[in-house]
Amino acid sequence: MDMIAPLQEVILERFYQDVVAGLSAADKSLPCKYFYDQRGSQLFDQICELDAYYVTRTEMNIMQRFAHEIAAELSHVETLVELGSGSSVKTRLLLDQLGRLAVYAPVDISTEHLYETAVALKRDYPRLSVTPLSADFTQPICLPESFPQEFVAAYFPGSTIGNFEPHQAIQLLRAIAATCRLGGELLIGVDLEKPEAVLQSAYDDPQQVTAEFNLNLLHRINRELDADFQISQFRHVAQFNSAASRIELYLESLTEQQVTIGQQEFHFAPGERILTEYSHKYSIAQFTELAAAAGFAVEEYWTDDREYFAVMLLRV
Ligand code: AVJ
Repeated sequence: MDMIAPLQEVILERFYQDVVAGLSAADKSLPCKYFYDQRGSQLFDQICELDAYYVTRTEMNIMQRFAHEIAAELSHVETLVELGSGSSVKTRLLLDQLGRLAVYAPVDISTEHLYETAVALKRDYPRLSVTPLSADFTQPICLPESFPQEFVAAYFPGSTIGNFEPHQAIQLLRAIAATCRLGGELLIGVDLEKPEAVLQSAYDDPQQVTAEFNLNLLHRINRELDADFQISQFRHVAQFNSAASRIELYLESLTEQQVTIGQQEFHFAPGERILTEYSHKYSIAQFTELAAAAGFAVEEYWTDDREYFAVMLLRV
């Protein structure tokens, strides 16, 4: 019997519930984790190549420049769990240098991307046990007993932590701390505060790739949940909220309209917005405090010359 079909159904049902709940609220929203279907993952890879999107390039430069120091701090690690691994480009820098590493477990919600990457890594690191876990890492992760449990580190690159509101970020970090256990480490990418104009063009790029990425969520809902969004009747908005120090992405309805999703109808007023993503920007001091609230101490951090981004090593 096909074991995948029932699982797919449960996942789809969850997606439907999340969408209906988000669009039924007085302030409409959709969870940003649903950006990453196959097309969405492709578009995100394109965003990472944009001149305006400093995030990926800056983090990669930090990792390249300090790979030696970072690896020295993590030299005892036997099990490395990567959260939201995407295409794991930065990870190779770590895998190349961690001499005692036995297990590499990338965890991602985008299954296809995950397995493609795992196959490539297995080929390039034949002595490493590459064990992809297809999971939503916002839920607690239970590591298989076969993994070496003593020296576990987590890697959470890309500043994905910025998607979460501070209280949720603390919860997530607590869950990661539980996965790593006492003495375990977390290497995390954190996007820092910077001039608003830089943020504005990074999240509303001239090529409109980010707009397409944001709007793709509606395409996905149409395709997977039998909905009838007219994509041309919505526009991408990126707005900096300085009080909360975050970029906010919205999809804004251009007209008054009705949308049907499955059996449910939703009304949109002209100019009404769906919140689709937060991307928080921290200072080192603020993030240190956030980490402390989750039981992590900052061991060390590395940054670029402009201090746009930080790679931080936390210990439980
Ligand atoms: C993957 C969460 C780090 O917030 O910069 C990029 C996602 N959204 N452009 C970010 C994103 C729009 C990205 N993260």
